[in-house]
Order: sequence, then structure tokens, then C-alpha cells
Amino acid sequence: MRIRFSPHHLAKPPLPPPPLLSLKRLARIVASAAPAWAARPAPRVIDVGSGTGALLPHLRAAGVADVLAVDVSAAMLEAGAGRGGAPSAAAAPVLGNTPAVRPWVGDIESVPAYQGPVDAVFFNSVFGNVHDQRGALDAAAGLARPGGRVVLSHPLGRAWHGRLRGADPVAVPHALPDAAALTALIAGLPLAVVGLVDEADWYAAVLEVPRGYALPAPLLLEGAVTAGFGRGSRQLGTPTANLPPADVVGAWGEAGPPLGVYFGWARLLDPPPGSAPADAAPHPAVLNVGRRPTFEGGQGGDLTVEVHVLHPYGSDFYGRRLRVAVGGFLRPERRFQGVAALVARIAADIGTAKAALAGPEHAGLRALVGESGEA
Ligand code: RBF
Ligand code: MG
Repeated sequence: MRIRFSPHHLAKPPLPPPPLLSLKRLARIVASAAPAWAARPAPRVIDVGSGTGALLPHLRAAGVADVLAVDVSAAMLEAGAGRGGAPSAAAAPVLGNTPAVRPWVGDIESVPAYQGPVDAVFFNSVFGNVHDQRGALDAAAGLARPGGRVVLSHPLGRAWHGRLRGADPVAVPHALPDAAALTALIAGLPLAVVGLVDEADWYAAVLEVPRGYALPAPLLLEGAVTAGFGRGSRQLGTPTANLPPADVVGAWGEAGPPLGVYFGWARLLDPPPGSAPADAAPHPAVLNVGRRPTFEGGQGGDLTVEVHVLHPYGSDFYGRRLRVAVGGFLRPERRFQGVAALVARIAADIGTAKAALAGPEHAGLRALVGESGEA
């Protein structure tokens, strides 16, 4: 995906000046994502098409501490630097634990996973310029945490945007999506529409990444570990213990498990003789219940239940019994463009799982797998 600004656009006679940008509307655009960061101490967002930084003062006023200001135009970001936009590239921290506004030259698909997960991604006054809108939404959804929001907005609305597009359909290849177009655009992506205002002079589509959730009651899975594909450890760096689906999916009841990524505690009940004591202890775990659509030509394969235990076991333990107490659901399974994107996502899943397991909601979960040496 490239957001293209064609050079001839600049040579054309300019449109009449835009009506005074309503500052109130920019504040409303920011507010439409605010539920995503309510009660979070240091909200983090990505501002796509940040340009000279029109949205930044409103983000700051709403308490957003950390902004990645993304734009394909280094010149625009640089021009904004003196006017309260993102600081010039040389002055801004690129990474780090200190919340800041940082410029990023490129499109949303060029933003690496380590810049996330964020609470919200804004496409303000830019979505019509994005050539591959679905690719951009996919990238945005991947960078947002569960419950995070993606906001597509235009403070001057459909009528003004239509004039822009009429004046230069190369620079602005798409109309703002109406309800039907929006539904089509996000089909199959982990996004749901939570709000759409589509008036002649005001447009805001608010999308949400599915929230993780605690299961109504923990699920207990137990089975003898079978060999998987070896891909987990060799290619992905996340070795998985596969459990026979037939032995465990019954825990979800008749409808079966929603395919996706879960978290919980796991314990190997009968580690091989001579194992380190830690190999017999309970450890946090993430598990994927699904068909791995990233592989096998996008089709995925048979249903598998793969548990990645967050512990470096000393040896393989095929045939040994693994017990897992599943506390919650992190995200639906999905197809990634490649192994690198999947690996980055699993790293984010692990972070989310650790945070969830450390919270009070899952305090009793560990006890459900029992302690070392118990049956
Ligand atoms: N495979 C996918 O195709 N899509 C996924 O979303 C996905 N998520 C996973 C999350 C976790 C935490 C783990 C451990 C695995 C996931 N996998 C996913 C499965 C992965 O493709 C599989 O472990 C390897 O292919 C080895 O069989
Ligand atoms: Mg495996």
C-alpha cells in the first residue's frame, strides 16, 4: 500500500480554501476513540496521515501521552515540527519507555509490530487517499490491542471530500466508505463497526478490535502431548505441545471452541525422569485452537490445539500428560501475510496474556492445574 500524492496535484489550480476547520470536530474525532483508553495510565495512539499535526493538540488535550505520527511525506512532518506537530526526526526519540510524539515516515503497513500495541489508530482526512484501504485496515487492526479502536474521519465530511476527489481522482482514489462499503471493507478482518456518522459535512467511522474476554468459567484441558509439525520451534521460536483435539474440545461444550488464541496456566503432570524441578511446576501459557490459515496455501489444516508454555523445558515431552487451565480468549485466529507477521503477533499475544494473568480476575487460575508432583 502506498498513499500517493501525485506531483501534478500540486501543479493544479487550488480548490477554494476549505471552510474553517472546526476545532470542535477534531476534538470529537479524538473523543470517539477515548473509550479505548479510559482507565489506562498512558494512552498510546497512531496518527496516520498526521501531516503537519492537526490532530496532535486535541490528542494531548484528551490525555494521550504517546503518539506515533505517521506520514508518507517527510516534508509535511518536518513542516509541522515547528508548529506543534511531531518533533523533527532528529529531535524525537524513536523508541523507548518515555511517552512522546514520534514521527514515522511511511504508510501504516510499514509500521513494525514493536510500535504497538496501541489503544487507537486514527486516519483523519486521509483514508480516501489510501490506495489499499483493506491492507491499511488490516495493518491498523494488527497494531491495536484487543478493545482498541480504528477511527476513519473527515471533519468536513462527504461533500467536501467528494470535491477533493473530483479535483484529483489520482491523489484521492476512494470515496469515504458508506455503511455498505465499510462492511465489505472489513469482512474477515478482526474489526467491528461501533459507530458511523456520515453526514454531508461530517464523517466518522469508528471500528473496534474484538476485546479479549475472560471465559465465564475456566476450562480444564488435559491430554497426552502429540508431535506437531516441528514448525513451532524451528520456524517460529514458539515450541508448542499439541493436545489431541478430540480429547479436549469437549470442554467448550457442544458448539465447540471459537477458533483463536487463549491464555492460561499449564503443568506437565509427569515430566521425564531426571527433569529439572521447574519442568514439573505450573507456568503461564498461550494456546491456539485452530487450523493455522497462515500455512498450507491459506487453507490451514485440521483442527489443532497447540499450547506454548512460557517455560524453557529441558527436553521434549511427547506422550506426557499436560493439564491446562484456560482463563480467557485473546483474539480470533487469522491468516498472516507471512511467518514474520505471525511471530510478531504471537509475541504481542504473550505480552497480553502475561498482563491478564497478573490481574486479579485470574488470581485463582493457577491453582486449578495443581502443584508439582500432584496427580
Ligand atoms: N496460526 C495462524 O495461522 N494464525 C494465527 O492467528 C495463529 N496464532 C497463534 C497464536 C499462538 C499463541 C500460537 C502458539 C500459535 C498460533 N498459530 C497461528 C499457529 C502456528 O501457525 C502454529 O503454532 C505453527 O504453525 C506450528 O504448528
Ligand atoms: Mg507443536
